Amino acid sequence: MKKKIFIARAIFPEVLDRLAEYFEVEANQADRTYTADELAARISGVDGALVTGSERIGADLLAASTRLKAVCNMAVGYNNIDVDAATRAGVMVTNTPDVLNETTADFGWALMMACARRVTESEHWLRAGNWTKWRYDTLLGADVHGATLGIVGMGRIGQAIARRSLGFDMQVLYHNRSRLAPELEVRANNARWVGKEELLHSADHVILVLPYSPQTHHTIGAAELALMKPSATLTNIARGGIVDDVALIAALRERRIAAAALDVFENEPALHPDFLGLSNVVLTPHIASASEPTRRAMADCAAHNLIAALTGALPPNLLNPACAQKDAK
Ligand code: 8YV
Repeated sequence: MKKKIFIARAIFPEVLDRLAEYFEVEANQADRTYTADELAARISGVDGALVTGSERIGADLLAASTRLKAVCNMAVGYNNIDVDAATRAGVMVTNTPDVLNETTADFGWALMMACARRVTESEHWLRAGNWTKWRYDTLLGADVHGATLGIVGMGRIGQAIARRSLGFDMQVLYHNRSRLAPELEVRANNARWVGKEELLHSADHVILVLPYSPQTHHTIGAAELALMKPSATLTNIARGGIVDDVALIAALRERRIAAAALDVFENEPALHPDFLGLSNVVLTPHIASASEPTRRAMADCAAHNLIAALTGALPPNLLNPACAQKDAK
């Protein structure tokens, strides 16, 4: 008899068809938003689940899902899943690393450039009919080339962002829990490790690419924003909650930093309404990995992990290997 899986969100039809070759599938191609109870009820009845960063897979759900053997996230970040609780419950957890590094780095650059050079603000201004004549000081922004780039979180995506800065003749500072190996620092445009305070104080453009955890909650709050240059920009493509949104809104409103670009928010998709009234912030709906090939690669990767997990193979992106060694439930 085929094992049963649940796909929590709409997905590429080809991926659904592939999974249906192996499993009895409950899909959600209508992309309904389930309540926590509805989600728990569905997951408790299956052997495996394919979820996205929007589904919270907590300890209670995992403990109650006695049939469940694998939760496969279609995201590299996995702060939506309680991995320790999954390990205790004997549930394998996987993510989708690497396939999105370059696309996400591209988007980090797009956002950084957009806020430094006021691209979206300019378009809104033009569409509102304000462009009646050329002026020397219309919508002046900050240069990106030749500036100092500060990267907080120097994993694979951070390094891909740094590599791109070579063509812009930038100095790269980075802050990370651990220093990169010297050869990786060289590849990352000779990036130099510095403390968080020095980075915030010295960088012209700060970009956040670190994973979210209780330890990284509000890595950027009022005190950190106060260290930044008034001319600096802040870009967040990591996770909501890494920045204190209320503190950022105050800093943007009072022009204590020049501008920000945000792809992620606390409580997204319900972003703080005060962001909408600010002209010096670029806002996008969590789309840093959203190129067609990359989203397909992420879906394929998640499906591949799920097939492996439920057919007795080791999933390539297993986050809790301790659990694969346990007896099958
Ligand atoms: C996803 C992401 O689009 O991979 C991640 O961690 O943040 C994005 O690429 C999002 O989490 C949906 O699962």
